Amino acid sequence: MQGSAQPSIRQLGVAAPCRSRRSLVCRAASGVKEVTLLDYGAGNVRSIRNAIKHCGWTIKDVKSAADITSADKLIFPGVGAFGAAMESLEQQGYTQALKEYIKADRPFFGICLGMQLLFDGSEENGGCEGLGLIPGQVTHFDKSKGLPVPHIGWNDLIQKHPSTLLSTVGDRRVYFVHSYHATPSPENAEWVLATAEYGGEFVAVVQRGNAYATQFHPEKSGAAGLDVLRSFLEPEVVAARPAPEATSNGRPRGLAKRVIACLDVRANDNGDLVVTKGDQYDVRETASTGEVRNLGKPVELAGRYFDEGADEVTFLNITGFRDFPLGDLPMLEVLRQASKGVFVPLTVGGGIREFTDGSGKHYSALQVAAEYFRSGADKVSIGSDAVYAAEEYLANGGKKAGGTAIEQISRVYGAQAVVVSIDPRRVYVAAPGDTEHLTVKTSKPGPNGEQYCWWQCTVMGGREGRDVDAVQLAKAVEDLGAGEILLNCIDNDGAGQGFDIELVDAVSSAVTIPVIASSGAGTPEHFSEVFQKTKAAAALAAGIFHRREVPITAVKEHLNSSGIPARTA
Ligand code: 1PR
Repeated sequence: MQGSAQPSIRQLGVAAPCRSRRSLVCRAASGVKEVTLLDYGAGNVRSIRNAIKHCGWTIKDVKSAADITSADKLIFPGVGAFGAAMESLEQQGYTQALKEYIKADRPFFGICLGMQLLFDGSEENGGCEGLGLIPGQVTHFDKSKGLPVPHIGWNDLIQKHPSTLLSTVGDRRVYFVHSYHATPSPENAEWVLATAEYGGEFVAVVQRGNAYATQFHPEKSGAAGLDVLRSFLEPEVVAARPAPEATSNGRPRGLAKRVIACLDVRANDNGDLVVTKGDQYDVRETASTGEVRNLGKPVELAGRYFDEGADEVTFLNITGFRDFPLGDLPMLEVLRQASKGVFVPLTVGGGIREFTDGSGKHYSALQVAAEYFRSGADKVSIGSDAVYAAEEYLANGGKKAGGTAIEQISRVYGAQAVVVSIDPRRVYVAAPGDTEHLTVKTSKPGPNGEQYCWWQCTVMGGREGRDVDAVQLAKAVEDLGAGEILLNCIDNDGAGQGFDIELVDAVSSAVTIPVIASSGAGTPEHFSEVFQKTKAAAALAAGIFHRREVPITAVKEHLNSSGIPARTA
């Protein structure tokens, strides 16, 4: 047992399956640090691979049920939808081997869906049976409670009893991203090691004997997550360490408001990929050279923001609308390199759409996104293509066509993997009747004293305005299956005068998915303002972080001291 007061399954009297003792003895004796990974091919497991390697371990992939049976330690990062995962396990003949492995109290670590699958079943996909090892059903978060769903971000754990697995976490938050959850009950109490709170208590970590599983993602939970992973891989080393000191004396608890660093990336005139940043989307120097502003190298900057405590890092390939992203090998390489050392979620945007190349070969948006996921992205962000999809949806009276990039990617990778990036511009009108779009009465009147405005969506990085407003777009893409909105604002971009509170309020009140406020941050107070006055779940900034004008830690400290939960360690 790994330092737990809980009885192991073996102690509970379940027989171990037959397994070669020789392989165990040989590998342990030779000191090989090898863990077996059950990747049933449903999606991106690059992050967990990177995290395992970072901990100094090598990976053996499961290729047959026998590999499960003979594993010394097994990690199961569930990806995708519950029903598809169960079907895939069944088809590949893994179900029985997996059940027997866990019942025999062999070292097991399930992640996210890899935890949910241990339960009796889930209401996802209209109801499916799970592995039936833990009593209880997995259910959808209740949207009527007014909290954004998916539950995305860094939340506190409520530990129920001591365990080596969590002994090094202390009071640091960990990263969750899910729409479904299991609920603690008297029937599953012996399994529940920790819960978390999101409109009610849900199961965050389970353990029985040597079987562990987390709803959160250790591979995306920064240093705290890597410590959890090490605790599973090397419990004897971790058990000998002193407990970490509390870092959060008196801080606000619960789901933290996220602070995201954004890297606008494009090739400069010499063809080098650089992080750039403009004002109102103009990224060229105004001086006579007219060169693309160069604010650093993408991989280096992403690493710096991880070290400085960014909750997520976003890469926007800002000329992706005109280049074919799969021909953009440097950007894919940026992701591959960045994901090796950045253990918080990575989003990539720009050019996510279907494409036919010069030779007539057609690539679906799903194939484009899949390549980004394989290269290390956790989420893709769709800009222009989402506007076209929403236009089609609105023209069809709110009917879904089924084939849009949002729908395709969401269906395969889950809503939480699909962000829609909105690039709106303010349009002023004298009276609400002057436009068919929903207007708000603004506290910042227009150039001719107009009292009302709406926000026009644009495509191709603000180059073309479309006849759809930001609120319409947000509602449409939520229905199409997007899991999050990245809400930029062309008027405020780079100005350092604060977020467009009226815009963020209008959009975040209109949808039930999380909204990331973006554009205009200049001071830590701008972050507290957007969180106090709107329902934004996260706030993103670029210029102030690139130019080192405001450290991320200063933003977080300010938020916490203003009573707004922020992750500081
Ligand atoms: O249309 O799917 O190819 O996606 C293109 C993506 O590139 C979109 O997400 C779009 O927002 C982005 N993009 C296109 N052109 C630009 C540009 O700046 N010329 N950048 C651009 C968008 C906005 C934010 C920026 C915040 C914070 N940049 O990403 O980082 O405004 O800045 P601040 O804190 O300095 O104010 P597609």
